[in-house]
Amino acid sequence: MVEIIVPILTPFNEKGEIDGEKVKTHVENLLKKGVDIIFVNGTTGVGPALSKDEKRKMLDYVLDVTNKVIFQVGSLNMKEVLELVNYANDRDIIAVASYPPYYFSIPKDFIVKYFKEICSVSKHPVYLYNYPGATGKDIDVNLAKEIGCIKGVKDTNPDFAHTIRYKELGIKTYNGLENLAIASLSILDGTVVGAGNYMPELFSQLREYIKAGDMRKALDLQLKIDEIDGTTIPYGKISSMYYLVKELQGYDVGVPRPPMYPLEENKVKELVEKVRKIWNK
Ligand code: ELE
Repeated sequence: MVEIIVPILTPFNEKGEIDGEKVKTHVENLLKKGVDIIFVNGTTGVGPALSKDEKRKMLDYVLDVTNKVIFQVGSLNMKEVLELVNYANDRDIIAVASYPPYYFSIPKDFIVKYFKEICSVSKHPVYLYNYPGATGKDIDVNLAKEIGCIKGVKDTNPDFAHTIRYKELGIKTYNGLENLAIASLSILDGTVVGAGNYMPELFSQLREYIKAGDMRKALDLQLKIDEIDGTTIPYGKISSMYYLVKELQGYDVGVPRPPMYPLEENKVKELVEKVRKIWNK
């Protein structure tokens, strides 16, 4: 089955603490609307901005609802990375994932060592989260091959040919961009889509059209998704999603936490109106 994976938002209250009940409500709704797997502590979940304790909490809140989970453990603090891998070892999940050590200028063999170390500790499959636009490091098929133990990849990359090549390794392969969902759902193992937080049913519908071979309808829907997704960019994609879930899915997922700043009321109103108009919802 081709999978729809949502990198889940991390719901915060006004004090900046994670609200576990909101996580559960959100996960239940996503699964009901056709999402297969929840990606925890991804970019949309502000993974790099969470503490180790918060990352663990997010995993457990999601696990209260489903074990269809990929747990992102990446950090620049190696001790914490391995503690999170060990934490996952005691739980039933699909895989752990990590982006590479970012920020620093390091030789490739450090990246290889980083992932090998995770593999040596993890009892779960280890997935690569490749997002060169954010991390400044591209772990392509050749480097992934050198690492040797990578069992899946989420490639957030506009270069779809780059993503396809991981299939040479026979591993689970997903592209992480909304505007390539049609391609990902057609020929990869699925798609990882942040916008699935607030429009999961559109991605499910897209998968249905593709499955039925109705590519004309699939393309029209992809273009509609792109227009909605593009609308959120000037407001801050991640911040926007909190308000769009509330308006379009009908429940509260809390507020963003700085450095993802909350949006002013008039901006929210403007954004919601624009999105509703395109979606016709
Ligand atoms: C996307 C990134 C991409 C979804 C995650 C994801 O959130 O972990 O700003 O669209 O390039 O790959 O969020 O973000 P943009 O996998």
